[in-house]
Amino acid sequence: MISGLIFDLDGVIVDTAKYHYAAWKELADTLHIPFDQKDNERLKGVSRVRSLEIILEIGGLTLSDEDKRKYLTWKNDRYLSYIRELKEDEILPGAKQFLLDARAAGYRVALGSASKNTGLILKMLNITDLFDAVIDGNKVTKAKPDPEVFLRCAEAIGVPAGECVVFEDAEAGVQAAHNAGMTAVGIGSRERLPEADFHIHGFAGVTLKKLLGQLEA
Ligand code: B16
Ligand code: MG
Repeated sequence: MISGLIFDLDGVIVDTAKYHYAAWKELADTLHIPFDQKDNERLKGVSRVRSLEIILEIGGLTLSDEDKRKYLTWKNDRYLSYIRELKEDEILPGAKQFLLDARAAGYRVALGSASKNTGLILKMLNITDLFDAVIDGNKVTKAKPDPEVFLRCAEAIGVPAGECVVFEDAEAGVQAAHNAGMTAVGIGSRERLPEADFHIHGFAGVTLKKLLGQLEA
């Protein structure tokens, strides 16, 4: 039985990865670290601090804790300059309708994201009210693939973990869902998300009833 639906944010509801990339790329250029779109794939779903560590690893660079803090603040300020311009039409195709259908059908709906900017992003997209609970990077201590974020979501919506389905675009998130004892629907191809239980390319043209019927079969 499926009673709870949990959505990741970046890559599932909205493509904020392009703004993360623009900000990280600027920082990498400043530090003379080669960094491209392919490297950016490694940052999807992981925390801000871990993202910086990955970029420094790519460049073989070590920084003091103070410098790391400075660059993290700098990157987030750049990222926020994009997020403050976010428009409702940047919600990924079909995602809002899918959320509306889920609520109308009586499912409990939560958002589980690593992003500490989740509150602002939902506000800019005008979809805060579509979630019964929001658990973000400010509320958890352990990053995906740790199941903490999704277990907290399940708890907040009052649904047993085994009755939750997670929609995720990152392999670390798929693993977090499984570590929480939940079903994982991968947003992307089987090649990119080999561990997901089911795959869709996005919500465009996806019917809630049909999808959940396939998952429960
Ligand atoms: P912030 P998700 C993640 O969002 C992004 O995929 C990841 O690239 C980013 O580093 C992380 O949020 C933290 O974001 O810097 O805004 O706190 O996919 O978990 O919704
Ligand atoms: Mg994501």
